[in-house]
This record gives sequence, structure tokens and C-alpha cells, in this order.
Amino acid sequence: MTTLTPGLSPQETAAATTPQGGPALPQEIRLVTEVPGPRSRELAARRTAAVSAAVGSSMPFFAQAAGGGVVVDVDGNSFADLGSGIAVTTVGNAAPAVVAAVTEQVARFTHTCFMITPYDSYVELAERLAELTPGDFAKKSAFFTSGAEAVENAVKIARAHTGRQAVVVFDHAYHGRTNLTMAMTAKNMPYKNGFGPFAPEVYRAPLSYPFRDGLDGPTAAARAISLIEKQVGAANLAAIVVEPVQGEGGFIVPAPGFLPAIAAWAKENGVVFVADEVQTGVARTGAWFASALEGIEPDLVTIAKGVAGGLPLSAVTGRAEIVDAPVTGGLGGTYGGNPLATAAALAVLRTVEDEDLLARARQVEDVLFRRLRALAARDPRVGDVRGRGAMVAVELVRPGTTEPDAALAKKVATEAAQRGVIVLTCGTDGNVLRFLPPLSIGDDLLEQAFDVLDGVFAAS
Ligand code: PLZ
Repeated sequence: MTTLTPGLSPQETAAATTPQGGPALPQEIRLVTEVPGPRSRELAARRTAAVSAAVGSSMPFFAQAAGGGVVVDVDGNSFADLGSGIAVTTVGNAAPAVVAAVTEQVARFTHTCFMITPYDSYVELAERLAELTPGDFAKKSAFFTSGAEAVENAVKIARAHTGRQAVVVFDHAYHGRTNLTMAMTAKNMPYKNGFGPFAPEVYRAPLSYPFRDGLDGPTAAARAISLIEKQVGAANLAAIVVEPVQGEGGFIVPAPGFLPAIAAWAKENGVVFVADEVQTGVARTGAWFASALEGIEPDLVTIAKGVAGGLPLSAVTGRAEIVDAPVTGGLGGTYGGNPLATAAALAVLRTVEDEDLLARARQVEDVLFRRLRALAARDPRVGDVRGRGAMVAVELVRPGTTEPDAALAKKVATEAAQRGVIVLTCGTDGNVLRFLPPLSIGDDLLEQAFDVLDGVFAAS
């Protein structure tokens, strides 16, 4: 095994791999400069001059290499990664099997466009996703590049299948930044502000949010269904789109029974039930898809992020007769299901199986819950600890209330980065700290990252 010294160039880093092709980055938090260091500051100045100010970055440092559970910056600082690039590098960054599959494919052909000359990895991936998504019925897939594009296409498919137009989404939902998905996303700032007009025929229903509404699942579902029936009408409704565990909206796990009741109503009324598993999918929650944990079999599942280990790939997978509804040529795109991305995705699915990453996600869940519940027990600003698998969050509030404390979330995330831990915020109110480590992170590093966070909370 080659030992990699942080501070190498990307080429040297690529060369310094294990015999299997995996990264040999030391799995430790190690700061060798202040954060950001001089090289990151230099790049930040160039970035300010050249990159749109409308594109933000949470971290003040620039990445040079990443693998296992660390991100190494251009100054040689090594950070524990509790974000996975927003739930993308679930199998690990530059995971050996993904690197090997993409390397083999990139040398063979980079692109033909599946709509022009098809290739086998697209077909094989569709076969695999049909097996892995919940529900024992005939399924088909279509591939795209981003999560937002998958959501848009799920809506197109549902409209073509039903001949209806309306779409129901939920409070706190996040579905993307394209025009249709901006309409579907709940939060105005920064996603929608000034970008209207938005697509019509999108309606918002109340979610089950146990920490804030205190309702049981069936009651929360009845509230949502009543609103849908009164304000939209089942006869006009093409699709209900819901994240089984809400991501950007605050890692909200609906009360048990909420999603099954909504799914059952959709079925009775010929409405296409779409699970947006862009963030929850592919082992993240300890199941292949979180819908399985909620006891639902969606008609369509949108998949992206973790499915291809960082290469841009998204999918709509679902009931064959629904996915087949649009006219031939109605779905597609130049890069949808690009061969590098499909090769990466097949390697990701193999890695999840070979390394039993569903079990690993549940082990990570145990560590996250243990550490965060211990924190909550001594810090009254932690109002709620929730999530599934390696997708867990704390909601920060003013002690003894449910009043959001966004300033604290921001302060903790900023200070954690200064101390070598990448942690992200989320939530409609910006008061949620979320933990999404890659499943390739070791227990030692995970515990070390939480020791740092404990220190940050104590000092904040
Ligand atoms: N659906 C459930 O989580 C992406 C984006 C954050 P794209 N979430 C992270 C940001 O600030 O842009 C997401 C999601 C769910 C859809 C999407 C959209 O996926 O690949 O970013 O388009």
C-alpha cells in the first residue's frame, strides 16, 4: 500500500493509490495550516473574480483529493467528511470499483448518445434498478443527468399516463432548481427568489412533521388528503411527489402510517405516487430505497446522487406501463445515461452488495444516534434528533421551545470546518445540522469527528 502525503498534486494523488486502485489517504483529521490556508485563499480570490456570486460554497477551502471518510484540501489539511458532497459519495469518494469501471469505460468510448447508438450498461442498469426498487411488479427506467431532471420527467410521465395536469407536493419539499422543480420546491430563499413566474398546476399539502405538529401519521395524512380533495380534486391530479425522508427541508421523518395512507389514497384515485429518493436512495438510509422502510411501493421512484458515486446520473424507475406512457422520443436528452455514469452506477450497486453497505448504513446510524442523543441530553438547544441510516440530523431550537435557532446551526457548521469537520446545515428555517457521512468512513474517524463537534457545541 502506498501512503499518501496530503499536499500532493491531483496527478500524484491519483498515482498514489492502493494496488486495487483505491485512495490511500490517511483517515484522520489533520490541520497543517489555518482554515482556509494560503492556497485556498488564493483560489478564492480568483473564484470571486471569475465565478458567479450566485453560486455559493459552504466550505472555505478547495478540495484536492478525497476518499474513505476524508476530504483533503489544496493546503494539505485533512477534514472528516460528514456531508458526502450532499449525499452523493455514499460508497466513498473515488471508490475503487467506481474508479476502475469509469477508467475502463472512458478508454473504450466516452459517448455515443443512447438515443443514437445504444449500449449495454444502460440496459443493465435499468434491469438492476427494476430489481432493487420496492415492489414486485414489472418496471422500466429512463436515465437523465440531475435529480431535478428526474423529478421533471417523473411529472411528464405521470401526466402522459393519466392525462391529468395537477401535481401535489408537500411543505418543506425540495425537488430542484429547474423551472418546474422550483415550483415544487417549498423554500423561497435562495432557491426561488426573483426567479418566477413558476410552472402552474403545482399544489402544496401539509406534511407530517412529528416534532412540530404532534400528529400521528394517519391524522396528518387525513389532513393532507382533505386539502387535496378540496383544493385540487382527484380527477385533476396526475401525481403526488414526496421525499420519504425530507432532505433539504430538514431531514423530516414522517410519523408512521403517513406515507402508506397517502399512497393508498393515490392508488384508489388513479394518481401516480412518486417517491423522490434523490437524497434517500441507494443505501443511504440503510435500505436500497427509503420507501421500503416506510412500507410503500411507489409507482415511480426518482433516483440520483448516490447512485453513480459522483458521476452525473439520475433515473426514473417505476411501473412499466406508466414509464411507457409518453410517446417514443418523448423522454431523453443528449447526456442522459452517459456511459461513464452508467458504468459508475453499476460499480456503485456492486460495491453496496460486496461491502454490505446496507448493514454499514445501519451501523453508522447507531453511532450517529448514540452521539447525537448524548449531545441532546446535555444541551437543551438540541430539540430533536431524527433520521434514518447515514442520514441523521439535529434540529436546533431556543431551549424549552420549538423556536428555530438558525444562527447556532450556522455557527456550529462554520466552527466545525475550522476544526477539521465538514458538516452541512438544512431546513426551511436553516436550523438543522445534518449528518451524511460516506459509508466508507471508519468508526474511529466518525467518533473523532463527533468529539470535535462536542467541543464546538460546548464552545458555541
Ligand atoms: N430531489 C430530494 O435532495 C438535491 C441540492 C442542494 P439535483 N438536493 C441537493 C442545492 O442547493 O442545490 C435534490 C434532492 C431531492 C431533487 C434534488 C435535485 O437534485 O441533482 O441537485 O438537480
